[in-house]
Amino acid sequence: MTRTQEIITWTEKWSARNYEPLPVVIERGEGVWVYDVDGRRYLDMLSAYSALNQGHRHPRILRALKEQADRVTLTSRAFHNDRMGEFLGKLCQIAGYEKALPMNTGAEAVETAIKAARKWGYLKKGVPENQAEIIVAENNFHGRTITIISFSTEAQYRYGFGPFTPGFKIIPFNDPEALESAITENTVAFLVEPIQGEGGVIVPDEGYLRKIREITKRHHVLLVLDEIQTGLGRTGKLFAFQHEDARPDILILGKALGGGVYPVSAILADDEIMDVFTPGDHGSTFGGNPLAAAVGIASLDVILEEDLPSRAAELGAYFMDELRKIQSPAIREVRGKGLLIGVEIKPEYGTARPYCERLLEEGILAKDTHHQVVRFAPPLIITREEIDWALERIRRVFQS
Ligand code: IF1
Repeated sequence: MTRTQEIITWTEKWSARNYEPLPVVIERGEGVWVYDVDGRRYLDMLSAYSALNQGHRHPRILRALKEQADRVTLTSRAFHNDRMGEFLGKLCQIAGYEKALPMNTGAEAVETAIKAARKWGYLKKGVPENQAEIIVAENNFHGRTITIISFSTEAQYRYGFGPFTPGFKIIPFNDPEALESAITENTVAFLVEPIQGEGGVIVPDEGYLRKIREITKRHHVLLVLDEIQTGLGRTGKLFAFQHEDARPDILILGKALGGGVYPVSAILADDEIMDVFTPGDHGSTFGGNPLAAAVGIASLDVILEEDLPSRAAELGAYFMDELRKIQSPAIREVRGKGLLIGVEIKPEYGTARPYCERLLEEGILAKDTHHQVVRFAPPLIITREEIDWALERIRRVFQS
């Protein structure tokens, strides 16, 4: 038995079966590369679903983590710490908002945005108590809490977990008219991903973000963008909304905000919205802790100083062009933005999973999403040479 088989057997004995990982056991990572317990090397083209935009173990982020670990790691919000303000100030200045509210995971930040939007609706818009409606898109992915799965359209994410949280209305994605007609006087927000990640890397039509920004503004409805996956450089701009100048009222960030070493999430908004929170309304033991703040600062510094959004734009365009040149009857479409790319497999050629397994054998980590789509989302620090290395192998897999 190989070490890989041994560890997988032991892990499956003790771990709840809520995932079905590809058969590789990673023991070390550096930059875009990871190494398994049997000494094989792989190019990571998933990047922990975009949480590793800065690559594995970025030296600067690790240094920040270690230095902070030697001072103080956790204070709780019962006291101030000397790093949180610095972190949130930097984040607000970079993104262009007046306030930030730090949490840990993406789902917690989404929940926080929902609370902010609802309370804004009651306090500022005058919606009658308990009547607030939030509009969401079909095929969305915003996390796994009960409230969030309450408005999922994926049967598996909901099955067996009811009863659900009311107050959500689902409309088709990429359909501004549907948004316009779904809005009522009790609508407080439209919550949407600029590109649907889990949904299969679904890029809306050009102009969609601009239109939903205009519609929500005109109806006094908050635009809440979940940029947990698309934000922080992934799509070729610092934020995906910048492609269309569609600054949301509430911006949700996570994943790469923690630089691949620690869970850090946040929502950003201006005072008009954020001041609906008063002391005691909402919180988290770990949100804004000094370790998270130190990591968050370094994560942002790396994204800006290494100009990761431009790298994503340039290398993403190149990568996508080359993928589109692959002659394979199995490929229905190659789509994406920046370094968030999906290759859709025609159903008559099976699901995307066997392609991911073949890529794994070739030394590439990629993950199928939504049954038919192979997602390529490498760390944004990837070089053109490394993309060429990957392309050689991807061609081999799709052409065999
Ligand atoms: C899983 C996929 C990605 C997200 C957006 C909020 C969250 C996520 C846009 C919640 C999380 C994840 C979570 C992970 C797999 C994954 C995923 F497989 F579903 F397809 F990224 F695309 N908003 N995405 O993408 O953030 O609470 O997890 O920190 O749940 O299996 P979280």
